[in-house]
Amino acid sequence: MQGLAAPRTQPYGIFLVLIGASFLAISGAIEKGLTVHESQDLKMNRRTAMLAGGAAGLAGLGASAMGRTTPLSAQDVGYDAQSGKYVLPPLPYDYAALEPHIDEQTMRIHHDRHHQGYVNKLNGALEALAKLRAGEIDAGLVDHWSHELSFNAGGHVNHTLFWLGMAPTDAGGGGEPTGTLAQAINRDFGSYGAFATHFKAAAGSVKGSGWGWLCYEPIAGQLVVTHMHNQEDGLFGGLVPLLGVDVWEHAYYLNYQNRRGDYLSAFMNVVNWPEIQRRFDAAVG
Ligand code: MN3
Repeated sequence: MQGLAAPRTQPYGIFLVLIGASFLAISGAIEKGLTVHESQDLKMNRRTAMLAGGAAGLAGLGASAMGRTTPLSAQDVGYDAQSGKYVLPPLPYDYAALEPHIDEQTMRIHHDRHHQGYVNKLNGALEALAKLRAGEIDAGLVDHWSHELSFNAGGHVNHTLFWLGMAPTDAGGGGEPTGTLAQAINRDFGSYGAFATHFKAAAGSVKGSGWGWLCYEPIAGQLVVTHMHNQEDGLFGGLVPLLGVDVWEHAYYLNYQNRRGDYLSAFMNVVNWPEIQRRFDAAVG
């Protein structure tokens, strides 16, 4: 594989993908990195090129299995084709831009330390698996390194979707979705309010660390809300992640302590709905 962002054919068969990261799809990833497909729609620009198949993360979400893709570009995930490694991209806005909903210190620590850690370990897992294939590392460690890959690739892709899925309130964040996404939400959840209640409840009910997700399920062609434990467990294959909220304590504890529900309500004030609409459009095809 060429990395999350590299546009290549996927020789590895079906990747389960899913949500966020989750993404289970690992076998392909082991080959070389997370595989990504570039959108075949030439009308799409680079920003909308899709990750498809990635092994681990959301990235993989469903794209390869269902022919659908998750809209993240190589640039979004910081894939450096020269080195074959991932480099953490900067936030698309200032660290303090989401205040008062999400505070500057939380954003700094979350992005610069936690997310950077996943990127470092993702690169390390890919390197270790290459050594394992070359016989330089005990093949018996494949389980360990495979989990390191799925966990950290999930962390990288989930957080990339998370940062880009938010926007300052003076730059389009918050409010409610419009257009075809709003229509789909009304169709599948009854109303935006019913969706938001379900979404916050699902995210709030994660036991321990995890994520809440709004996904597109391409088989039935409908939206679903679910949650994931850690960075990659609990999602089912084929889902395309549209909106994710991080409910690990590091995402909110400095400002909200144990009040996860308050954090989730605040999060809804900074959702970048135009970006979520873009992902929905790409998933529906
Ligand atoms: Mn996090």
